[in-house]
Amino acid sequence: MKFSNSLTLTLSVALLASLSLPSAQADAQAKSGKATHSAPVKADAVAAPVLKLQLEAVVKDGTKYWLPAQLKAKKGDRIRLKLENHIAGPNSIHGFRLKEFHIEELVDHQGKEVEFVADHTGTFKYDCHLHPAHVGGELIVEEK
Ligand SMILES: [Cu+2]
Repeated sequence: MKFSNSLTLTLSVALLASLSLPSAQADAQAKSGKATHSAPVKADAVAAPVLKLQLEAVVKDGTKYWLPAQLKAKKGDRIRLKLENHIAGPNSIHGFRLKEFHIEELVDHQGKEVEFVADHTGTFKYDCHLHPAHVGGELIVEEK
C-alpha cells in the first residue's frame, strides 16, 4: 500500500513535469515572438515625423458629430490627434474611440491629445462610445 502510494506520487510528479515543460516553452516562444514583432514597429515610430490632426465634437441641428468625418494618414505616420469638445453644457463629456488602435478617451471642454502610430493600412471607424447617436467618422491609412 505504502509502496503503491509513493509510486503513484512519483508518476504524477513525472507526468506533471513532462506536461508543464512543453507549455512553458510555448509561453516563452509566444512572448519572444511578440517582442520581436513589436520591436520594428517601435523603431519606425521613433523615426516617423509627427502628423498633427484635429477632431472637434460639435452639434449641428441637434445632432452631434466628430468633425471632420474623415482623416487621412500614411502607414507609419506618428499621429498626434488633438480632440476638442465644442458641445456646450455644464457636464459636456464625449467619448472618442478608435478601436483598431486601442484608443478610448473621454473628452471634456479641456480637450485631449492622443498619439499613436498608424502602423497598418485600412479604413478605421472612430466614434463616441458614450452616445450611439453621436456621429463619428473614419481614419484612412494608406501605403506610403
Ligand atoms: Cu458623444
